[in-house]
Amino acid sequence: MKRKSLTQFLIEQQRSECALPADVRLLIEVVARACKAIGHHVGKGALSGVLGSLTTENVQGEVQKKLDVISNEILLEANEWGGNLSAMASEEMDTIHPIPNPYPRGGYLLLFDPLDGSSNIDVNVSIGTIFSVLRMPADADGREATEADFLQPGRQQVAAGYALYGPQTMLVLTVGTGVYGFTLDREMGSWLLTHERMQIPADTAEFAINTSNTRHWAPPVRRYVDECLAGKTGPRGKDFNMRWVASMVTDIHRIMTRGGIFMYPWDAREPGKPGKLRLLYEANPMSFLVEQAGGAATNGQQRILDVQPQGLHERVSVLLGSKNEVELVTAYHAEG
Ligand code: AHM
Ligand code: MG
Repeated sequence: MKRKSLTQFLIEQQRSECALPADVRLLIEVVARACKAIGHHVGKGALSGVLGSLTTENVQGEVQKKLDVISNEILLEANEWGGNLSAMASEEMDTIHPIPNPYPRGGYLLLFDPLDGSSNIDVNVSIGTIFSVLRMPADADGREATEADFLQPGRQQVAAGYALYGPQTMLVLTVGTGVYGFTLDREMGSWLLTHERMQIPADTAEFAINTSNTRHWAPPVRRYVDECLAGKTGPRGKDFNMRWVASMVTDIHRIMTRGGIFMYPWDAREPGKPGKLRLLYEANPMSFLVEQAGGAATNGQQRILDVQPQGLHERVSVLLGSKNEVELVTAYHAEG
């Protein structure tokens, strides 16, 4: 069976009604190439000495893994010279990375979590890369990007996606025309379209949450999960299954494939923080993908894509996946 390559898919998007700008097409291709390189390192593991931790911490106070830093470097180097970007931002960097001289600057901003699910790196469990593309403000007129330029609500994303380094290496992408999944043909080195128009069923009987935090949850989350756990004889009238990989990319990919709800809600461990996951390079790209696949994504109060960011590394409470379940747990938040 002859499959469509990522390049062909993107050129068709460029020629279609959505008229994907050529520079967005090119920068997605560069990100995809960088993910291929990251996947190569992930696949080598102990053979190339990339496992284990460094002594450094990132801006969030998390000890960096060697692969966090390697993946960040790969994405920066790959995307610096293409001429499509004005600046980049990452989970692993305190502040933004403007495109350095002598490279030309473009009209877009790229954000990424270079290696998500870091706690799974050393135990050979699936991990991923998450990315988001924003436009530079229209009045920027060639000036250098600032952090404020990145603080755009997620609904303004031009493209978003993730790479999943699992039994197969996959790239799951949206440019606002649905969600498409590409599988890396490792022999040929090309991304081939294998999952056309991915759709999340509105109903599900599977939830994903770190239940070791149960005692810290807010009442609406506790109520929702308790009702799922009550099974057939409870208010939901059906048995639920639970899955938690602790790699957001992998948990979301399962939901993209067969439905489910993923929650990393606010909890009382750090009452001052709105959640664990970061808005700009984790929650926003995933919410864009999930909505494009027919699902929903809220922070309990509002649609995540409508949250006005205040800071580059801002955190957010995340409830996303099958539409009816997300709406139910969101309604519980409104009831208090
Ligand atoms: P990371 O970006 O440092 O890898 O952290 C984000 C990860 C998500 O992939 C995952 O959903 C969550 O943290 C797991 O958290 P926990 O360790 O509480 O299970
Ligand atoms: Mg992450």
